[in-house]
Amino acid sequence: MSSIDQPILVSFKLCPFVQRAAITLLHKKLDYTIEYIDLNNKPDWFVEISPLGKVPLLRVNDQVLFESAVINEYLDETNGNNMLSKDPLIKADQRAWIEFSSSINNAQHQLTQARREETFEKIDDDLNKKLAHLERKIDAKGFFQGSSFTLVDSAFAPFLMRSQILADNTGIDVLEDFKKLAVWRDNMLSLEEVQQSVVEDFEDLYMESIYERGGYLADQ
Ligand SMILES: N[C@@H](CCC(=O)N[C@@H](CS)C(=O)NCC(=O)O)C(=O)O
Repeated sequence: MSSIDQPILVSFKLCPFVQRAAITLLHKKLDYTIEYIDLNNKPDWFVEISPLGKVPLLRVNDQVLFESAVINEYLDETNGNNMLSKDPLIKADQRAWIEFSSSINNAQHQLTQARREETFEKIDDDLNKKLAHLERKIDAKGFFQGSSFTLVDSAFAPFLMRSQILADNTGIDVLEDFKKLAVWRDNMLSLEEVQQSVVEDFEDLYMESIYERGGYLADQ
């Protein structure tokens, strides 16, 4: 049984940072309510309670939590089956890679938004350098480290899911040269908590948002 009242996750359907929190909630089998907002037309109540005007928010009783990494640590600390190491050095390393995953999310988003081929190539080069670091860091066993699902896996799964959708729809696979990352992706995408962390028509919505933008990737 959960040790917290049923929290409300304030969400935008395409946001990878919200998806991190959804994965952790599902992984821990916690009951929660989800409330979708349109980020292009933010409701007044949201603007009032979101200090950065960003999702995710997690409403817990009268408290509003923001920042996905913080939300995930809160969910972890209050619900058993730890998803971060108890060893301070390993935990610091895990937190650093969670922070790193945000820059990967941002690079992937920029890649989908690039209008010209040369901008696309520049962002792709930068992403490749980051992915090479990640490839050297991870285990080849299907998780970030060892054989259990941690908050680092929650943090990277949204990027891995989007990379597969982009590969399927455009033929461009950013993981093409990264064998260990590809194994990690296959494993993450086979997990229920990852599959159920987005709306059913997520792939269509995601690709529509890219085609609407009409950037370089949309033409591939
Ligand atoms: N560092 C934040 C990033 C959250 C974020 O960038 N959310 C985006 C959607 S994916 C957002 O709400 N953007 C709205 C805006 O910037 O106006 C986190 O990890 O929660």
